[in-house]
Amino acid sequence: MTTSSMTTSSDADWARAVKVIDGASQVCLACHVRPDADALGSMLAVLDALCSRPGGPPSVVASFGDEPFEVPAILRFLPGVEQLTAPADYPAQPEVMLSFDAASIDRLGALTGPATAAGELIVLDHHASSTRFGTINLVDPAAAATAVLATDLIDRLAIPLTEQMALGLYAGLVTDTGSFKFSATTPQVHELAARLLSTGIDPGIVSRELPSTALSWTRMLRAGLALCGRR
Ligand SMILES: [Mn+2]
Repeated sequence: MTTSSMTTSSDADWARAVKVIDGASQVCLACHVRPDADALGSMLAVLDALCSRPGGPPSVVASFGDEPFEVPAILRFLPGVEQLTAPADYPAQPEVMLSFDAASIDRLGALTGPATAAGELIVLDHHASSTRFGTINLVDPAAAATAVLATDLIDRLAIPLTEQMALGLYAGLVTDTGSFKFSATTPQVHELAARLLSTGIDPGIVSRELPSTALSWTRMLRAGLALCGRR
């Protein structure tokens, strides 16, 4: 199964993106500041995919524009976080840059400069508010998560999906669908989840590591009540 039917960007856009990535000697990846599991998990999956390319991988750099640079504690279980580069060491003028889950260029924070200077900027996103700031825009507001688009890209690059890639993608899918409860949870979302699980990942890791939406609300309420009590 491929997920290509789930996207609205034209086949020509996808073909151009694949051609640009295939021809690059270096590919630089970035996701939005204060990343969530969809932004970081999707980017790390594509990082791993590009690094595992048969026939010699391009040089790959991945980061997000938070300074100080710190991976959120709840996302440190994602495979590949140790391969991230601090924004200070990010190329100032990337040959090819990919943006994950950022609706506008300012969401790249400290990496906005490199994005502006990039030779090609490929935007993967599912926000309806996307400003389509790339030279190639793979944007689909109907997609439940950027992880859907990242899977599509890996498929179109003809890179076999591994367990390591699948965990990041699954974490993104779980997060952005509210654990498969939101309206965007289409049959295709469950089909993708099934495909990711079939690589052998343990879905329990994601539910253990990522606080659920309900739990987050509980924490926010507690924090709010604590603030009120302090007055
Ligand atoms: Mn997202």
